Amino acid sequence: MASADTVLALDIGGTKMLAALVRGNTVLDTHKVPTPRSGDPRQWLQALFAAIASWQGQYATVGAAVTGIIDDGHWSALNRNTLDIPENFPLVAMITELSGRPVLAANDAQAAAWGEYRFGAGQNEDMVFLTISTGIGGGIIVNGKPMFGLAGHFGLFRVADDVAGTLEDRVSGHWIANQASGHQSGATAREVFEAAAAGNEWASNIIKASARQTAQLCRNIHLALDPPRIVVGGGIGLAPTYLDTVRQALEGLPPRLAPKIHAAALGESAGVVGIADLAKNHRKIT
Ligand code: BMX
Repeated sequence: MASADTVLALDIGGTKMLAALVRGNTVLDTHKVPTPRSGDPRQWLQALFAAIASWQGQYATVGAAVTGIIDDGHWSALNRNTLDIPENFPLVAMITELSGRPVLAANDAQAAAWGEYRFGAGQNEDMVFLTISTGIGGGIIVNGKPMFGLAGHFGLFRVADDVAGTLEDRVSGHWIANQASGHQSGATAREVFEAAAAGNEWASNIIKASARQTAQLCRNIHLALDPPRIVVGGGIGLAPTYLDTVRQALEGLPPRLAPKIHAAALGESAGVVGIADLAKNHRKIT
């Protein structure tokens, strides 16, 4: 029998699709697959729901945290390098059809921000969340409320008018891997961190370049929103030495202008825990 407190939470990012049964901040069960790089989200979702068919009847609500923007239940990519999906995909209608349950959808980083705020490094204080992952995602909690729509899309910032591309195309996992191609053909971002840990200066220099850009972003966020803390997550954000390198790039700033950077506490569960709480309580939150 479905417990009213159990939520089916989906976290669809540029790299992985995670489905979880969530109750409060407890993840009861998970199913994880790579995000397909081709085909149609309709097919991806049908396959995902077929794989978790045994969960049917165990959840009362569905939350979907997705890379990209959600407007009125419709899902669009803002940076097709991160994930290429059709414009205005009817995400909420599709998941409602597959689950037969009420569905709430939000951007993945906005959901993760709420998860860290409620159950993680945020300690229920206003905060900004950054995920350095396939792209750079962000979420903003101000006056105890989450912001939705475009809010937090820091990865799409333009660096300067004479520099092509977005900030995330020069910082995140894709960029780190591309920068390594001249040193170690086909290296993934994870392998670049491993090469740096093994003492390869070329790898350390790539990571430092990414971390310096993230540090500048944190300075600008601090000036724009003056949050009590910036919580950083994501596969790159939580990779060994990354946050220390970001903090080193911020040393010497006047204390009032120095952002307070904290490592995310919930790891890859932040998105599913956050969207589950939003889906269950959104009438009280938004
Ligand atoms: C991009 C954008 C954001 C997303 C961020 C992190 C797309 C498809 N995504 O800036 O909505 O939050 O990447 O995405 O335009 P992730 O997959 O790395 O979590």
